[in-house]
Amino acid sequence: MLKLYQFERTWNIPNLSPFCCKIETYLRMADIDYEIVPVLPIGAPKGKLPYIEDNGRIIADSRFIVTYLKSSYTNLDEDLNDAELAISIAMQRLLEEHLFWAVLYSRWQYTDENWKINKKAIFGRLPPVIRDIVANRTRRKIQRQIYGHGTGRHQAEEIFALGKQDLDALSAALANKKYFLGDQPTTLDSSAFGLLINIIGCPIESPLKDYGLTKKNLSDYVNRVKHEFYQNL
Ligand SMILES: N[C@@H](CCC(=O)N[C@@H](CS)C(=O)NCC(=O)O)C(=O)O
Repeated sequence: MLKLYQFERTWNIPNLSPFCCKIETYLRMADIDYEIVPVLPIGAPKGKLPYIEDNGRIIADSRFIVTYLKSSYTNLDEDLNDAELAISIAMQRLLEEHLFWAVLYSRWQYTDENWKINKKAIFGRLPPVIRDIVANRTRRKIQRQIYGHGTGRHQAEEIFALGKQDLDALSAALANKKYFLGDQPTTLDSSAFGLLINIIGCPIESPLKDYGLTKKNLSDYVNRVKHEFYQNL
């Protein structure tokens, strides 16, 4: 059976990683059997989660995993036309390559309180002697990445202002539809649900979360998808 390597479940959401949540959601939306292997990224093929193992193949990165799942199992996007596919790709990039950085900032840099919650969720099961060392080293690494990406050069209000623009765009794009591209879930929904539940459905407090919670169609969407695909959480 297909194995999904991802962070251990916590916070009463599918996964604290938007990308792990994306893949597990795709698997559920496409009704593909899988088993979860809870791990940390140390030792992952590309140093990041998620990755999968299936039929002797190891595939890392949610984008390559989705490509594999589409060709080997079920393509959730098969009924989309070219214009819808273009919107799907563009929105996934907004979610995963832009909004994601505001999420990362809020967890690893914004406040000490958020860092404590994040640290406990990710590193809490490590032996106490190495927990702080590994957690603090990883925190410094991620903060360097946030700075290298450019997000870390802005003030907190600026970072969250950019994130709020993304939430406005997502809310307008979803409007009153059931899923982002109509009545059926597609890859875009796996990505959007993964990011949105990690903003408005988790215990990391920030102006981004507060703003997301004012977008009723987004919070209804998150609750709907969670209820439909994760009844057993
Ligand atoms: N482009 C990758 C991003 C995956 C990613 O950034 N994973 C994060 C967790 S959200 C990770 O494992 N980070 C570990 C690290 O950078 O040390 C994908 O789509 O899978």
